Amino acid sequence: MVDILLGLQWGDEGKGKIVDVLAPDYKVVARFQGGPNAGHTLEFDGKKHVLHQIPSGIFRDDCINIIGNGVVLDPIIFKKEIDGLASYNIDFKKNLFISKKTAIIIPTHRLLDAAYEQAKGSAKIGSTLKGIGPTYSDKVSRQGLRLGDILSVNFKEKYQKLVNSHKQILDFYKYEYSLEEAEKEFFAALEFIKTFNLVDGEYLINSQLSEKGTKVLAEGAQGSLLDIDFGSYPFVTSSSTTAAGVCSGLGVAPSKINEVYGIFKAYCTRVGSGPFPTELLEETGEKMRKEGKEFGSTTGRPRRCGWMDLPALKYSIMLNGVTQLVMMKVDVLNIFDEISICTHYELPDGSTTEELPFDICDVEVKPIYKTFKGWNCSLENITDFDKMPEELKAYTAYIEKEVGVPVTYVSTGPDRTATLTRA
Ligand code: 2SA
Ligand code: MG
Repeated sequence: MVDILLGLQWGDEGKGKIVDVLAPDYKVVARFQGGPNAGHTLEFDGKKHVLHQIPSGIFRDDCINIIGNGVVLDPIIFKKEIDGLASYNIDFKKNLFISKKTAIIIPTHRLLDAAYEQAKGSAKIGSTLKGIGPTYSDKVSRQGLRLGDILSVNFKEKYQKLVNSHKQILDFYKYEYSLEEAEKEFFAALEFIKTFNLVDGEYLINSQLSEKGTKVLAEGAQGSLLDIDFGSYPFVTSSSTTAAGVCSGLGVAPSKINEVYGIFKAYCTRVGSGPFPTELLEETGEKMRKEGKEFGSTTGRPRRCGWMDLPALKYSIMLNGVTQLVMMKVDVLNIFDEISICTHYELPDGSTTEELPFDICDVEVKPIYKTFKGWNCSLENITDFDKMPEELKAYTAYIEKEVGVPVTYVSTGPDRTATLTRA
Protein backbone atom coordinates (compact mmCIF):
# COMPACT_ATOMS: atom_id res chain seq x y z
CA MET A 1 0.00 0.00 0.00
CA VAL A 2 0.97 3.63 -0.44
CA ASP A 3 0.82 6.00 2.50
CA ILE A 4 1.00 9.71 1.78
CA LEU A 5 2.66 12.37 3.81
CA LEU A 6 1.92 15.92 2.83
CA GLY A 7 1.76 19.49 4.07
CA LEU A 8 -1.62 20.97 4.97
CA GLN A 9 -0.53 24.61 4.95
CA TRP A 10 1.73 26.66 2.67
CA GLY A 11 4.76 24.39 2.84
CA ASP A 12 7.61 24.20 5.34
CA GLU A 13 5.51 22.23 7.79
CA GLY A 14 8.45 19.92 8.52
CA LYS A 15 7.73 17.14 6.05
CA GLY A 16 11.41 16.22 5.65
CA LYS A 17 11.80 15.53 9.35
CA ILE A 18 8.71 13.31 9.53
CA VAL A 19 9.56 11.32 6.39
CA ASP A 20 12.91 10.65 7.99
CA VAL A 21 11.23 9.56 11.24
CA LEU A 22 8.75 7.29 9.44
CA ALA A 23 11.20 5.96 6.82
CA PRO A 24 12.24 2.83 8.78
CA ASP A 25 8.68 1.52 8.29
CA TYR A 26 8.86 1.92 4.53
CA LYS A 27 10.74 0.11 1.82
CA VAL A 28 10.18 2.93 -0.68
CA VAL A 29 10.00 6.72 -0.36
CA ALA A 30 8.87 8.61 -3.47
CA ARG A 31 8.51 12.23 -4.50
CA PHE A 32 5.48 12.81 -6.75
CA GLN A 33 5.48 16.55 -7.50
CA GLY A 34 7.42 19.78 -7.16
CA GLY A 35 11.14 20.07 -7.70
CA PRO A 36 14.03 22.20 -6.50
CA ASN A 37 11.57 24.73 -5.07
CA ALA A 38 11.23 22.34 -2.14
CA GLY A 39 13.54 22.47 0.84
CA HIS A 40 13.16 19.49 3.15
CA THR A 41 15.20 19.81 6.30
CA LEU A 42 16.33 16.80 8.33
CA GLU A 43 18.36 16.84 11.52
CA PHE A 44 20.15 13.94 13.10
CA ASP A 45 23.48 13.28 14.84
CA GLY A 46 23.68 17.00 15.56
CA LYS A 47 23.74 17.92 11.87
CA LYS A 48 21.26 19.62 9.57
CA HIS A 49 20.62 18.46 6.02
CA VAL A 50 18.48 20.15 3.38
CA LEU A 51 17.15 18.12 0.45
CA HIS A 52 15.49 19.68 -2.58
CA GLN A 53 14.77 17.01 -5.15
CA ILE A 54 16.01 13.81 -3.57
CA PRO A 55 13.46 11.98 -1.39
CA SER A 56 14.02 12.19 2.35
CA GLY A 57 14.48 8.41 2.71
CA ILE A 58 17.96 8.70 1.20
CA PHE A 59 19.77 8.62 4.56
CA ARG A 60 18.32 5.16 5.33
CA ASP A 61 20.42 2.41 3.84
CA ASP A 62 17.54 -0.01 3.34
CA CYS A 63 15.21 2.46 1.68
CA ILE A 64 14.56 2.76 -2.07
CA ASN A 65 14.02 6.38 -3.16
CA ILE A 66 12.08 7.25 -6.29
CA ILE A 67 11.82 10.59 -8.06
CA GLY A 68 8.47 10.23 -9.80
CA ASN A 69 7.21 11.43 -13.17
CA GLY A 70 5.22 14.22 -11.53
CA VAL A 71 8.43 15.94 -10.42
CA VAL A 72 10.26 18.65 -12.37
CA LEU A 73 13.98 18.01 -12.03
CA ASP A 74 16.85 20.44 -12.44
CA PRO A 75 19.93 18.40 -13.43
CA ILE A 76 22.36 21.10 -12.26
CA ILE A 77 20.82 21.23 -8.80
CA PHE A 78 20.61 17.44 -8.77
CA LYS A 79 24.35 17.16 -9.31
CA LYS A 80 25.02 19.67 -6.53
CA GLU A 81 22.72 17.79 -4.21
CA ILE A 82 24.43 14.48 -4.90
CA ASP A 83 27.88 16.08 -4.46
CA GLY A 84 26.68 17.51 -1.15
CA LEU A 85 25.88 13.99 0.07
CA ALA A 86 29.37 12.66 -0.65
CA SER A 87 30.31 12.18 3.00
CA TYR A 88 27.41 9.78 3.69
CA ASN A 89 28.59 6.88 1.54
CA ILE A 90 25.13 6.46 0.04
CA ASP A 91 24.80 3.69 -2.52
CA PHE A 92 22.80 5.60 -5.13
CA LYS A 93 22.85 2.65 -7.54
CA LYS A 94 20.98 0.64 -4.97
CA ASN A 95 18.82 3.35 -3.42
CA LEU A 96 17.91 6.03 -5.95
CA PHE A 97 15.72 5.72 -9.05
CA ILE A 98 14.45 8.47 -11.33
CA SER A 99 11.49 8.13 -13.65
CA LYS A 100 12.29 8.64 -17.31
CA LYS A 101 9.03 10.58 -17.51
CA THR A 102 10.25 13.22 -15.04
CA ALA A 103 10.18 16.68 -16.64
CA ILE A 104 13.53 18.43 -17.05
CA ILE A 105 14.09 22.03 -15.98
CA ILE A 106 16.40 23.61 -18.53
CA PRO A 107 18.31 26.85 -17.91
CA THR A 108 15.88 28.97 -19.94
CA HIS A 109 13.01 27.81 -17.71
CA ARG A 110 14.72 29.61 -14.85
CA LEU A 111 15.15 32.72 -16.99
CA LEU A 112 11.48 32.63 -17.99
CA ASP A 113 10.46 32.32 -14.34
CA ALA A 114 12.47 35.46 -13.57
CA ALA A 115 11.16 37.32 -16.64
CA TYR A 116 7.52 36.56 -15.78
CA GLU A 117 8.02 37.61 -12.16
CA GLN A 118 9.75 40.82 -13.19
CA ALA A 119 6.94 41.67 -15.61
CA LYS A 120 4.35 41.18 -12.86
CA GLY A 121 5.94 43.91 -10.74
CA SER A 122 4.21 44.25 -7.38
CA ALA A 123 1.75 41.47 -8.32
CA LYS A 124 4.55 38.91 -8.40
CA ILE A 125 3.89 35.39 -7.09
CA GLY A 126 7.07 35.29 -5.05
CA SER A 127 8.28 32.25 -6.97
CA THR A 128 11.48 30.54 -5.85
CA LEU A 129 12.81 31.34 -9.38
CA LYS A 130 13.75 27.70 -9.94
CA GLY A 131 11.83 27.50 -13.21
CA ILE A 132 8.97 25.45 -11.78
CA GLY A 133 6.03 27.22 -13.47
CA PRO A 134 7.58 27.41 -16.98
CA THR A 135 8.63 23.73 -16.84
CA TYR A 136 5.15 22.53 -15.87
CA SER A 137 3.71 24.87 -18.55
CA ASP A 138 5.86 23.24 -21.22
CA LYS A 139 4.89 19.79 -19.97
CA VAL A 140 1.19 20.60 -20.22
CA SER A 141 1.57 22.34 -23.57
CA ARG A 142 3.28 19.18 -24.82
CA GLN A 143 6.62 20.63 -25.75
CA GLY A 144 8.64 19.80 -22.64
CA LEU A 145 11.62 17.52 -22.28
CA ARG A 146 11.66 14.42 -20.12
CA LEU A 147 14.56 12.70 -18.50
CA GLY A 148 14.32 9.67 -20.78
CA ASP A 149 14.86 12.01 -23.73
CA ILE A 150 18.47 12.61 -22.75
CA LEU A 151 19.22 9.04 -23.84
CA SER A 152 17.88 9.64 -27.35
CA VAL A 153 20.14 10.60 -30.25
CA ASN A 154 18.17 13.70 -31.18
CA PHE A 155 18.05 15.18 -27.68
CA LYS A 156 20.19 18.18 -28.65
CA GLU A 157 17.77 18.98 -31.45
CA LYS A 158 14.73 18.78 -29.19
CA TYR A 159 16.54 20.90 -26.62
CA GLN A 160 17.48 23.55 -29.16
CA LYS A 161 13.95 23.79 -30.49
CA LEU A 162 12.63 24.44 -27.01
CA VAL A 163 15.36 26.95 -26.20
CA ASN A 164 14.62 28.84 -29.40
CA SER A 165 10.98 29.22 -28.45
CA HIS A 166 12.02 30.38 -24.97
CA LYS A 167 14.39 32.95 -26.45
CA GLN A 168 11.53 34.50 -28.38
CA ILE A 169 9.57 34.95 -25.17
CA LEU A 170 12.60 36.35 -23.33
CA ASP A 171 13.10 38.85 -26.15
CA PHE A 172 9.44 39.82 -25.98
CA TYR A 173 9.91 40.58 -22.29
CA LYS A 174 13.17 42.40 -23.09
CA TYR A 175 14.80 40.20 -20.49
CA GLU A 176 18.58 40.33 -20.56
CA TYR A 177 20.50 37.13 -20.04
CA SER A 178 23.53 35.11 -20.89
CA LEU A 179 23.15 31.41 -21.27
CA GLU A 180 26.57 30.07 -22.07
CA GLU A 181 27.82 29.15 -18.58
CA ALA A 182 24.51 27.66 -17.51
CA GLU A 183 24.28 25.56 -20.66
CA LYS A 184 27.77 24.18 -20.10
CA GLU A 185 26.85 23.25 -16.57
CA PHE A 186 23.54 21.81 -17.75
CA PHE A 187 25.07 19.46 -20.31
CA ALA A 188 27.75 18.33 -17.87
CA ALA A 189 25.00 17.59 -15.36
CA LEU A 190 23.10 15.54 -17.95
CA GLU A 191 26.16 13.34 -18.47
CA PHE A 192 26.34 12.94 -14.71
CA ILE A 193 22.67 12.01 -14.44
CA LYS A 194 23.05 9.35 -17.12
CA THR A 195 25.12 7.35 -14.64
CA PHE A 196 22.08 7.04 -12.33
CA ASN A 197 19.13 4.65 -12.53
CA LEU A 198 16.74 6.15 -15.06
CA VAL A 199 13.76 3.85 -15.01
CA ASP A 200 10.11 3.39 -15.87
CA GLY A 201 9.04 4.65 -12.48
CA GLU A 202 5.45 3.46 -12.75
CA TYR A 203 6.57 -0.13 -13.38
CA LEU A 204 9.14 0.01 -10.62
CA ILE A 205 6.72 1.29 -8.01
CA ASN A 206 3.97 -1.13 -9.00
CA SER A 207 6.32 -4.09 -8.95
CA GLN A 208 7.37 -3.00 -5.47
CA LEU A 209 3.71 -2.75 -4.49
CA SER A 210 2.99 -6.24 -5.78
CA GLU A 211 5.46 -7.67 -3.26
CA LYS A 212 3.57 -8.69 -0.19
CA GLY A 213 3.88 -6.27 2.71
CA THR A 214 5.88 -3.60 0.87
CA LYS A 215 5.03 -0.15 2.09
CA VAL A 216 5.57 2.96 0.00
CA LEU A 217 5.61 6.48 1.40
CA ALA A 218 4.74 9.30 -0.99
CA GLU A 219 6.50 12.46 0.18
CA GLY A 220 4.69 15.68 -0.66
CA ALA A 221 6.42 19.00 -1.26
CA GLN A 222 5.13 22.56 -0.69
CA GLY A 223 1.63 22.44 0.84
CA SER A 224 -2.02 21.88 0.04
CA LEU A 225 -2.77 25.60 0.11
CA LEU A 226 -0.26 26.07 -2.73
CA ASP A 227 -2.00 23.48 -4.94
CA ILE A 228 -2.47 24.56 -8.55
CA ASP A 229 -6.22 23.85 -8.39
CA PHE A 230 -7.14 24.46 -4.77
CA GLY A 231 -4.62 27.02 -3.56
CA SER A 232 -5.13 30.78 -3.60
CA TYR A 233 -4.68 31.02 -7.35
CA PRO A 234 -2.61 32.61 -8.88
CA PHE A 235 -0.45 32.68 -5.72
CA VAL A 236 0.27 28.98 -5.89
CA THR A 237 2.89 26.61 -7.18
CA SER A 238 2.32 24.78 -10.48
CA SER A 239 1.83 21.20 -9.29
CA SER A 240 -0.86 19.09 -7.61
CA THR A 241 0.34 19.18 -4.03
CA THR A 242 -2.68 17.32 -2.67
CA ALA A 243 -3.23 13.56 -2.34
CA ALA A 244 -4.70 13.53 -5.85
CA GLY A 245 -1.23 14.30 -7.22
CA VAL A 246 0.17 11.02 -5.89
CA CYS A 247 -1.67 8.82 -8.40
CA SER A 248 -0.70 10.86 -11.46
CA GLY A 249 2.73 11.79 -10.13
CA LEU A 250 3.84 8.21 -9.51
CA GLY A 251 1.53 6.04 -11.58
CA VAL A 252 -0.27 4.29 -8.75
CA ALA A 253 -3.99 3.53 -8.61
CA PRO A 254 -6.25 5.27 -6.06
CA SER A 255 -7.14 1.86 -4.59
CA LYS A 256 -3.50 1.54 -3.44
CA ILE A 257 -3.68 4.59 -1.17
CA ASN A 258 -3.90 3.80 2.53
CA GLU A 259 -2.98 6.30 5.26
CA VAL A 260 -2.75 10.02 4.58
CA TYR A 261 -0.54 11.81 7.09
CA GLY A 262 -1.31 15.51 7.15
CA ILE A 263 1.45 17.68 8.55
CA PHE A 264 0.82 21.11 9.98
CA LYS A 265 2.67 23.57 12.13
CA ALA A 266 1.10 24.56 15.46
CA TYR A 267 0.97 28.02 13.86
CA CYS A 268 1.18 29.12 10.21
CA THR A 269 3.84 30.40 7.85
CA ARG A 270 3.80 31.42 4.23
CA VAL A 271 6.67 32.42 1.98
CA GLY A 272 5.93 34.33 -1.20
CA SER A 273 2.90 36.47 -1.97
CA GLY A 274 -0.80 35.74 -1.57
CA PRO A 275 -3.54 35.83 1.05
CA PHE A 276 -2.72 34.83 4.61
CA PRO A 277 -5.68 35.74 6.85
CA THR A 278 -3.98 35.11 10.21
CA GLU A 279 -0.69 36.79 9.35
CA LEU A 280 0.84 38.71 12.26
CA LEU A 281 2.49 41.82 10.92
CA GLU A 282 3.70 43.17 14.27
CA GLU A 283 5.94 42.07 17.10
CA THR A 284 4.25 38.71 17.70
CA GLY A 285 4.94 37.64 14.11
CA GLU A 286 8.54 38.73 14.42
CA LYS A 287 8.87 36.76 17.66
CA MET A 288 7.49 33.65 15.95
CA ARG A 289 9.85 34.03 12.99
CA LYS A 290 12.84 34.36 15.27
CA GLU A 291 11.89 31.54 17.60
CA GLY A 292 10.89 29.23 14.74
CA LYS A 293 13.88 30.20 12.55
CA GLU A 294 11.37 30.84 9.81
CA PHE A 295 13.50 31.51 6.78
CA GLY A 296 13.15 29.71 3.43
CA SER A 297 15.41 26.67 3.25
CA THR A 298 15.79 27.08 -0.51
CA THR A 299 15.91 30.85 -0.89
CA GLY A 300 16.60 32.08 2.65
CA ARG A 301 13.62 34.43 2.42
CA PRO A 302 11.97 35.39 5.72
CA ARG A 303 8.68 33.52 6.07
CA ARG A 304 5.50 35.36 6.99
CA CYS A 305 4.14 34.09 10.32
CA GLY A 306 0.69 33.91 11.91
CA TRP A 307 -1.67 31.94 14.16
CA MET A 308 -3.22 28.63 13.32
CA ASP A 309 -6.02 28.90 10.74
CA LEU A 310 -8.72 26.26 11.30
CA PRO A 311 -10.86 26.99 8.22
CA ALA A 312 -7.74 26.54 6.07
CA LEU A 313 -6.72 23.38 7.96
CA LYS A 314 -10.19 21.87 7.60
CA TYR A 315 -10.13 22.63 3.89
CA SER A 316 -6.84 20.81 3.42
CA ILE A 317 -7.98 17.85 5.51
CA MET A 318 -11.11 17.60 3.36
CA LEU A 319 -9.19 17.73 0.07
CA ASN A 320 -6.66 15.12 1.12
CA GLY A 321 -8.78 12.69 3.13
CA VAL A 322 -6.28 12.96 5.98
CA THR A 323 -6.38 9.99 8.36
CA GLN A 324 -3.69 11.09 10.85
CA LEU A 325 -2.37 14.48 11.83
CA VAL A 326 1.19 15.40 12.67
CA MET A 327 1.59 18.66 14.58
CA MET A 328 4.99 20.30 14.15
CA LYS A 329 7.10 22.96 15.84
CA VAL A 330 5.02 23.01 18.99
CA ASP A 331 8.13 24.08 20.93
CA VAL A 332 8.14 27.40 19.05
CA LEU A 333 5.02 28.35 20.99
CA ASN A 334 6.66 27.66 24.39
CA ILE A 335 7.38 31.36 24.80
CA PHE A 336 3.84 32.62 24.23
CA ASP A 337 1.58 33.34 27.23
CA GLU A 338 -1.46 33.16 25.01
CA ILE A 339 -1.98 31.23 21.82
CA SER A 340 -4.74 32.01 19.34
CA ILE A 341 -6.54 29.90 16.77
CA CYS A 342 -8.67 31.34 14.00
CA THR A 343 -12.02 29.52 14.05
CA HIS A 344 -13.97 31.52 11.43
CA TYR A 345 -13.53 34.34 8.97
CA GLU A 346 -15.58 37.51 8.92
CA LEU A 347 -16.36 38.67 5.39
CA PRO A 348 -16.66 42.34 4.35
CA ASP A 349 -20.49 42.17 4.54
CA GLY A 350 -20.24 41.20 8.23
CA SER A 351 -21.22 37.56 7.75
CA THR A 352 -19.01 34.78 9.05
CA THR A 353 -17.87 31.63 7.32
CA GLU A 354 -15.81 28.54 7.94
CA GLU A 355 -15.04 28.15 4.23
CA LEU A 356 -12.29 29.65 2.10
CA PRO A 357 -13.99 32.11 -0.25
CA PHE A 358 -13.28 31.84 -3.98
CA ASP A 359 -12.20 35.48 -4.11
CA ILE A 360 -9.86 35.21 -1.12
CA CYS A 361 -7.19 37.08 -3.12
CA ASP A 362 -9.46 40.09 -3.57
CA VAL A 363 -11.58 40.43 -0.45
CA GLU A 364 -10.37 41.02 3.05
CA VAL A 365 -11.23 38.13 5.33
CA LYS A 366 -10.92 38.94 9.00
CA PRO A 367 -9.95 36.09 11.29
CA ILE A 368 -12.07 35.46 14.39
CA TYR A 369 -9.95 33.98 17.15
CA LYS A 370 -10.31 31.71 20.13
CA THR A 371 -7.53 32.14 22.63
CA PHE A 372 -5.76 29.47 24.66
CA LYS A 373 -3.49 29.72 27.67
CA GLY A 374 0.10 28.93 26.68
CA TRP A 375 2.14 26.18 28.40
CA ASN A 376 5.13 28.44 28.88
CA CYS A 377 7.68 25.74 29.55
CA SER A 378 10.36 23.80 27.77
CA LEU A 379 9.25 20.52 26.16
CA GLU A 380 12.78 19.20 25.92
CA ASN A 381 12.57 16.42 28.46
CA ILE A 382 9.14 15.21 27.53
CA THR A 383 9.31 11.86 25.79
CA ASP A 384 5.74 10.75 26.24
CA PHE A 385 2.61 12.05 24.48
CA ASP A 386 0.63 11.68 27.72
CA LYS A 387 3.16 13.76 29.67
CA MET A 388 2.64 16.89 27.56
CA PRO A 389 1.68 19.98 29.61
CA GLU A 390 -2.07 20.25 30.24
CA GLU A 391 -2.32 23.45 28.18
CA LEU A 392 -0.74 21.75 25.17
CA LYS A 393 -3.06 18.78 25.63
CA ALA A 394 -6.03 21.17 25.60
CA TYR A 395 -4.73 22.90 22.46
CA THR A 396 -4.27 19.55 20.70
CA ALA A 397 -7.63 18.18 21.84
CA TYR A 398 -9.41 21.29 20.59
CA ILE A 399 -7.91 20.94 17.11
CA GLU A 400 -8.73 17.23 17.00
CA LYS A 401 -12.33 17.88 18.04
CA GLU A 402 -12.74 20.62 15.44
CA VAL A 403 -11.28 18.72 12.50
CA GLY A 404 -12.34 15.19 13.47
CA VAL A 405 -8.94 13.58 12.84
CA PRO A 406 -6.51 12.38 15.55
CA VAL A 407 -3.12 13.99 16.12
CA THR A 408 -0.81 10.97 16.27
CA TYR A 409 2.58 12.70 16.32
CA VAL A 410 3.73 15.92 17.97
CA SER A 411 7.14 17.35 17.13
CA THR A 412 8.87 19.21 19.93
CA GLY A 413 12.17 20.05 18.22
CA PRO A 414 14.08 19.72 14.95
CA ASP A 415 15.95 16.52 15.79
CA ARG A 416 14.71 13.06 14.75
CA THR A 417 14.42 12.14 18.40
CA ALA A 418 12.22 15.09 19.43
CA THR A 419 9.02 13.41 18.29
CA LEU A 420 6.17 12.31 20.56
CA THR A 421 4.13 9.39 19.28
CA ARG A 422 0.65 8.71 20.51
CA ALA A 423 0.51 5.19 21.87
P1 2SA B 1 7.33 28.26 -7.27
O1 2SA B 1 8.80 28.49 -7.11
O2 2SA B 1 6.83 28.60 -8.65
O3 2SA B 1 6.87 26.92 -6.83
O4 2SA B 1 6.64 29.35 -6.30
C1 2SA B 1 5.24 29.53 -6.29
C2 2SA B 1 4.73 29.73 -4.88
O5 2SA B 1 4.97 28.55 -4.09
C3 2SA B 1 5.73 28.87 -2.96
N1 2SA B 1 6.69 27.82 -2.65
C4 2SA B 1 7.04 27.49 -1.40
N2 2SA B 1 6.53 27.84 -0.21
C5 2SA B 1 7.14 27.34 0.87
N3 2SA B 1 8.26 26.56 0.86
C6 2SA B 1 8.79 26.20 -0.32
N4 2SA B 1 10.01 25.66 -0.39
C7 2SA B 1 11.21 26.41 0.12
C8 2SA B 1 11.42 26.12 1.59
C9 2SA B 1 11.02 27.89 -0.19
C10 2SA B 1 12.16 28.84 0.07
O6 2SA B 1 11.36 24.96 1.90
O7 2SA B 1 11.61 27.00 2.42
O8 2SA B 1 13.28 28.47 0.42
O9 2SA B 1 11.92 30.04 -0.12
C11 2SA B 1 8.15 26.62 -1.51
N5 2SA B 1 8.40 26.41 -2.83
C12 2SA B 1 7.50 27.16 -3.50
C13 2SA B 1 6.48 30.16 -3.34
O10 2SA B 1 6.90 30.87 -2.21
C14 2SA B 1 5.43 30.89 -4.15
O11 2SA B 1 4.52 31.51 -3.29
MG1 MG C 1 10.57 23.64 3.09
